[in-house]
Amino acid sequence: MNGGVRCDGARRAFLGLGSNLGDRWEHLRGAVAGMPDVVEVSTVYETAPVGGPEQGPYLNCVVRLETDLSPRALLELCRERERVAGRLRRVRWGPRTLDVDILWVDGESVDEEDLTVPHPRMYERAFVLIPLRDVAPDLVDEIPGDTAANDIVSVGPLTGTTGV
Ligand code: X6L
Ligand code: MG
Ligand code: MG
Repeated sequence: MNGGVRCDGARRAFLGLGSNLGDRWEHLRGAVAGMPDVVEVSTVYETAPVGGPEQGPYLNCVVRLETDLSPRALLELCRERERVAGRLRRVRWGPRTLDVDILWVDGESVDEEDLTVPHPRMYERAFVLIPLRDVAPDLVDEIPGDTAANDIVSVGPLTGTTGV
């Protein structure tokens, strides 16, 4: 069913990706290409940085997986993609080649020291909500007022990632 992607136990998982250092497109493209079970990728948005030191604009997108990986296994996947992109952790909320966060996994709720699902701040951040709405309109009922449009610009699709 579903093109052979959905297997027993598989459910939707949404990951948020961001990059504002180096070849931003290539970091996003490489991350998605190396990810299992991806079935949909949002439009890519260029977004003004939020929090942290002065830094350059981000490219953000959200991917939808149909997967039976546990939240813990997904976290390992996120860390692996960041490592492959050469991410260094210097300044808190500072510029990064690649950030991959678990936003939501259907039916899963985790509250551990290093892993919280759903993401506790996903509903506060337009750079998450706007791409999330592309691939999960049911999770994003509405986006309040004008926080949306101004500092978030739709750039286009991330091509060459899923073979679709
Ligand atoms: C007050 C204090 C208000 C802190 C906001 C918000 C801090 C978001 C960190 C905050 C605060 C964050 C991205 C980003 C970051 C990204 C864009 C973070 C962690 N990641 N800005 N800033 N895209 N546009 O992916 O989300 S740092
Ligand atoms: Mg993040
Ligand atoms: Mg992160």
